[in-house]
Amino acid sequence: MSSFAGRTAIVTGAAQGIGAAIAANLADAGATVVVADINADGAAAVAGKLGEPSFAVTADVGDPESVAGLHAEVTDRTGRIDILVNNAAIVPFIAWDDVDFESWRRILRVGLDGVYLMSRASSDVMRTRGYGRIVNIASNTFFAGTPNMAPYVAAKGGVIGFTRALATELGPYGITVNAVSPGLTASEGVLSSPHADAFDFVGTLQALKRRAAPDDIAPAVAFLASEEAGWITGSTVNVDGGHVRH
Ligand code: NAD
Ligand code: 4PL
Repeated sequence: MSSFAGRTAIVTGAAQGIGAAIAANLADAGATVVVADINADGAAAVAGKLGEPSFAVTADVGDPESVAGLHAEVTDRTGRIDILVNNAAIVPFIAWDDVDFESWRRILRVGLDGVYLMSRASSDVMRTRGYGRIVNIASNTFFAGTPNMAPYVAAKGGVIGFTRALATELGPYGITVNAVSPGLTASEGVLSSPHADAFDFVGTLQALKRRAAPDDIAPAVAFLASEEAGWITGSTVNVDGGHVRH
């Protein structure tokens, strides 16, 4: 396993679910992990479990001032940002007839604007050292066109497109940008939503017949965040037990 000793990694939406598993994986490998989440108590609990030098920061990735505050605090405390994992998102279950402009904007603000705002601010810090790894969490719903999630699928399509473009923009500065595209995964968010009823059906479509846990997603993220993955950029890796064959 690769070592992240001396590296600072920001993981957004890390108070629970897939983000918390990614944070634990990176911290176990030696990274100082910034557990960034809008849920202050959840973020503090996860950071507490990781132990020092990892720490929690309360932040809303869709808000420019909040993102600026997060970056000021991280650079103050660690002096560097090596890895950014854009994991925070709203995972809705919303019938098409309920998709009004307000809900569309709410989902796009976190899921796509948030990825832009965080990438803008973090990559400006990464550039000063000529090194960086950005890993965006997409979703296989972009490939499947999954029902009851139209704004979310649109946001994830935007994330995959942005991953390709940002890889081009940041390559000259030693920064790679990739995406991981999970399938249906038993996170806290999914388990407390109507998506929880989809595991049996989605299982019939997967090559591997079991339900994914957040720990099934984290290793692919850690690999793309590693130094060793330095020749991979602009790519999207599907991590979904063979549900879609992208
Ligand atoms: P979750 O709902 O369990 O956790 C999401 C976390 O993001 C929460 O801690 C929440 O507080 C935080 N968050 C929400 N809005 C935020 C904001 N504005 N700023 C900062 N933090 C915010 O979600 P999950 O299922 O673990 O999903 C994590 C990522 O994986 C998301 O990008 C999601 O789209 C993606 N994904 C999930 C699945 C799945 O089936 N669980 C499948 C494919 C992709
Ligand atoms: C296949 O990203 O990938 C439900 C909820 N089903 O969030 C997802 C599938 C969901 C998914 C997702």
